Amino acid sequence: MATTLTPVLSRTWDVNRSWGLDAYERDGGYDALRKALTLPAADLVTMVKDAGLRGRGGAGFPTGLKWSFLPAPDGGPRYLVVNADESEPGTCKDIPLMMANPQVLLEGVAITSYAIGCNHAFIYLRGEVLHVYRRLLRAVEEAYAKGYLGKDVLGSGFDLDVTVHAGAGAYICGEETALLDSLEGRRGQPRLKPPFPAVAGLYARPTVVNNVESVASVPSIVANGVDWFRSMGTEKSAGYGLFSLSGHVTRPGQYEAPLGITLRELLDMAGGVRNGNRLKFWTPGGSSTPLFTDEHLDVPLDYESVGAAGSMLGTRALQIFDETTCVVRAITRWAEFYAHESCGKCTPCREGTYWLKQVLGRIEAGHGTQEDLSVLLDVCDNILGRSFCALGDGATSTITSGIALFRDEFEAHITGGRCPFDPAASALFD
Ligand code: L3W
Ligand code: SF4
Repeated sequence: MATTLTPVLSRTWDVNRSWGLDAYERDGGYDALRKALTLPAADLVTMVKDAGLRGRGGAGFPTGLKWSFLPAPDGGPRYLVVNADESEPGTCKDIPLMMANPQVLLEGVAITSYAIGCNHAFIYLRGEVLHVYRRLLRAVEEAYAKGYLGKDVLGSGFDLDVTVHAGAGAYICGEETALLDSLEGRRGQPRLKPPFPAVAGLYARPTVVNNVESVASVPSIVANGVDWFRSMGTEKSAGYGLFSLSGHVTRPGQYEAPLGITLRELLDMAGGVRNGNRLKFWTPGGSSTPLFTDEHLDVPLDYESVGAAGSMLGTRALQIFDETTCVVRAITRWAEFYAHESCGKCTPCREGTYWLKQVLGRIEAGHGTQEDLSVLLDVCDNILGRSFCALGDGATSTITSGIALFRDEFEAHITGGRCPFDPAASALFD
């Protein structure tokens, strides 16, 4: 079992001005691109497939397999779109990565584009993070100036343009097809799949949509090889990943470790739960996954083990809540988020998330009834599996698992007519 950190993407984050191209080159930056450009593109697709890299954005779909879904070239354009719309509550890995080392993402973009035969790549960035937008623009400028992007990349004959696009701040635009609609200038709402973007994506052309961390992991595989990558993680969940610890933890932050590490091990490195308090509940993958408790401390954080424990690994956003937390309050905040971010395209999610927010709000305020718990579960049942995209399903996860694990706490709000917790002590993040 994994016990140590494996800093790869985060290796240079503490270096002075780590985001500059100079710092990146001093650390061997762009050596992987030089190597990649000497190989046939198909070999790179095979390499990433063999390494077992799986999508780091939440779904864990095999990255090399996704690349191989692109149809044979027909002379028209094909695109790479990097999903940098990091918005899942608790998820804070892509934004720190792009701030600290934007060049590793650009090197990954160049290698991936070469591998899939793309000459124009897009980075779709969450709209609110203007500081990241500026950093990416500067990084792109530096990479063009050094010949890592643009015409005839490093004299290879391969041309690549990169466009950084800032969205307008909607969680749904992290869903890959809503992202593509938004990038095309339309209101971001999910498209019906199939066709998957690999077949008909941006401007209806073959498109690979990959998460920031997935693309940024590619140079390390090219530089160090398949066996090196596979020496970390588990057989089906290979490699390393960024685990974001937030909330009631002594040293919150990003911990880069092999997949399969446990929360117990990560908490040991992060100084444990704050003030020596008891762990009450946590999320394995942001607010779209069910609540876990101390019973799950030793679940290996890989796709299979977390799946067997009833959740998705998701974005490895480990939000930690201690014994002072009112679970009803935490769940209500997430429900408010989903109601606000529902794009409105389908009825179960548009109407359901509104009612979840209303009913949870009155329970939290001490005005709920016993019947409200059945109403909540019934509304969840009518959203789950009946929504157009994963946002609707995700909205129900913490509610159904929260009621199953902490029904007595919901009932205490109802029978007591108030929240039993001291609101100051149960501040979610301090
Ligand atoms: C071609 C096929 N391509 C699947 C591709 C598909 C996509 C990828 C995964 O949801 C989850 C969601 C959130 N031919 C294909 C194919 N693909 N079959 O593979 O697809 P899918 O549908 O399994 O997942 P998704 O729609 O990408 C992502 C969960 O992640 N999540 C949210 C994360 C939020 C962020 C953020 O804020 N940045 O990442 C957290 O758990 O609920 O279930 O590319 O095209 N036959
Ligand atoms: Fe929009 Fe929600 Fe339906 Fe997804 S599930 S299409 S976010 S209304």
